[in-house]
Amino acid sequence: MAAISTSTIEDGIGVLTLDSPPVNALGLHVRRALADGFAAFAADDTVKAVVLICGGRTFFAGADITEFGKPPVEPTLLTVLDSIEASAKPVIAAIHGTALGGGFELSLVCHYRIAVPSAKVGLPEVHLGLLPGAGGTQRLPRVVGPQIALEIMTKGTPVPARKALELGMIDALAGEDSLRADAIAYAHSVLAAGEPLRRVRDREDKIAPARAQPELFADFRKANARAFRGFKAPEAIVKAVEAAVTLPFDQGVARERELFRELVVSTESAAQRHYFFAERESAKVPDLPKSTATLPITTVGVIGAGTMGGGITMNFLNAGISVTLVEMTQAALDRGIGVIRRNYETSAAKGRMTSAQVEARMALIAPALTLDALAGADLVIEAVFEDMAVKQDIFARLDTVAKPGAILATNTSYLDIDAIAAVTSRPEAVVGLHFFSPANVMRLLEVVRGARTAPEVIATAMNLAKVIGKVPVLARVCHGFIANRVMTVRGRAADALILRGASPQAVDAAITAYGFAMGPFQMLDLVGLDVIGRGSTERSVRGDLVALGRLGQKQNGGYYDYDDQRRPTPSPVAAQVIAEIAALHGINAPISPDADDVVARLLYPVVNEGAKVLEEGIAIRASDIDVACILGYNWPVFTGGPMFWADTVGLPQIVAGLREQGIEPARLLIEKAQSGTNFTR
Ligand code: 3H9
Repeated sequence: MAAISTSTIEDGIGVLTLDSPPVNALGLHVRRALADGFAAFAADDTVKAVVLICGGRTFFAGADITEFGKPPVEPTLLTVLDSIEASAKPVIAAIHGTALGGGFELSLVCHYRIAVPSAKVGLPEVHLGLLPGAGGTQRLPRVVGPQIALEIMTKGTPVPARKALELGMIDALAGEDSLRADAIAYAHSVLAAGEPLRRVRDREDKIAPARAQPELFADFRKANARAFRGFKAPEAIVKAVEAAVTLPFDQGVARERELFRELVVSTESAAQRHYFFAERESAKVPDLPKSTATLPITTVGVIGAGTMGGGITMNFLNAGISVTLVEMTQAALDRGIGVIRRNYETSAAKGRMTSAQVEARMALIAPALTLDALAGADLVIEAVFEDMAVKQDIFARLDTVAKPGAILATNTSYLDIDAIAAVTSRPEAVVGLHFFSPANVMRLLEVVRGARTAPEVIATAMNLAKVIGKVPVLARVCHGFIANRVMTVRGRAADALILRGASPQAVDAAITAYGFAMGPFQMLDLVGLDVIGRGSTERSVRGDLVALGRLGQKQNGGYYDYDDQRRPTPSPVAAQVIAEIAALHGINAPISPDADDVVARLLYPVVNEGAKVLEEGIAIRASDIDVACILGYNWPVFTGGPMFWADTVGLPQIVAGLREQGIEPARLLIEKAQSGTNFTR
């Protein structure tokens, strides 16, 4: 979309307005409009100062991410920024919405920044596997000091305007509805003061003290080593800020450029950029017309106040939506509500909310002991025990209670939603809303579309996800939907591999080296061996460990032994159990796979299952599988998720690797490997 650029001159103040929907990204047309607008004001003697402001919903949201990887075209962002900074006339950036990345860097070359109170400013490039590459790593430390600059840039979280003012990232707050007028008034006051132009690049006051504290950087790296593991960008940001402190400005900028160039061609950044667009794409449903009506959701019912039901409830309370919470007994209800309260109080104790906010959220809960209380709910979510008969019974009763037009959702993780819908007189109102545990924290929401779910119901569910801060991924009905289905394959492969002779610690080490925070056996020990895979009658390593009273970290250790600090060591008992079960299966030719082999044996099957999920139309697109695994299973985002990762490995290699393991690759995978195409690019 072309940028609309408007220049006006009001009482000696040139106002340049840029409007390039949706977010004023600094693509070529916007950069040209900026260059032309500033050149015209520079040449016009009647203009004494310039206000730069944006139309639409936000100030510049950054460089145009779609341009990365393409040859740069002049004027580049750096060229534009240099010319603004060199302006002999004061330039005031007037900020609303979000000034992010290149957008905030642009404001940092302006001589002053004024923002509305609802605005946010920041440098989120780290989430794209990048560093701020338009001078941000050199200018922000000069404004807020290196320590705070490191925090802001490595976390990438935008800073609200009031905080930004406190930190010096902006110079003044405007009225919420009078940005333009206030910016013009600010420009007049700057002219009246007649002070020399302030350029951030010339400031030394915030960085000079850091020269006497070289340990600052080593300390920062050490304190964040865990969070930064696997990512390239945070370390590059630290190096760039070190350069800001130790080198003259222009050399620091050159160093930033060099580091930016390395990052922008890295697989990690490509993966994170893939994820950025994948997350936005996942909300789109190709066969739903944009005009599909959505249903208003103002009151929600949740059936079941257990761990899932409680977590689900919190999402709505957080969004200010009242919830009727139904349980079978008063004791269960009290317990569930007590847990919700404790969760909020813990947040309040950490300063994340006030006690008034805790009470306001708790006041939105209407406790109830019968389904009749759900008669007025716009949406009801069932979150009871994973048992078809129980769920069908609830849905049959709900059908007689819920008002016409209400959405009836189940949080089932594996069960057939069509079979649940079939017991109601309104299968078109039934949908799966599959939250991941802890449901108040995990951002993934699988919206499961039954054979007869109405378009309005799907559209409403997809929209609702955004309202409660979730990322929706649409799935069709199958056992496990998307994330659980593809990730279960990894668990099975891990179980098989330890029977073949790999130790649990070797498997976990390979998977953590790949980038997961934990390996599959560490995870089982953490969650509890009795929690997962209940009900299996076949003898298995896990079953035998449970029979021995080894439930994981919580009781006697599991795959590992633990000391009283919960530090794990390899367990001789577990090794014995593994050997017994292996013998039972007649496995007597142990292998000792290296880390790459472990990764191939655990994760190639996930890719294969992903291909089947696509082939069967369970997921709409490969990138949805990536989003589901990244948000539902903490798949390391810097690999891009299983399908993007498979593309980077090369699909012919995945096919060959699967065949070596005796697994027949999915048809779609073979086709793509043979045709030289891929899943995500
Ligand atoms: C950078 O600046 C590098 C520099 O340091 C150095 C350069 C040399 N480019 O999120 P939404 C699209 S890196 C292209 O749904 P919201 C987005 O894909 C950049 N497209 O809206 C979507 O498209 P579609 C640093 C972009 O209101 C549409 O706009 N900046 C860009 O929920 C609406 O987006 C960032 O990382 C972009 N920069 O949130 C900020 N941004 O409709 C990235 C968005 O086709 N952006 N799009 O799906 C955001 O965080 C959010 O978009 C924002 C608005 C908060 C601004």
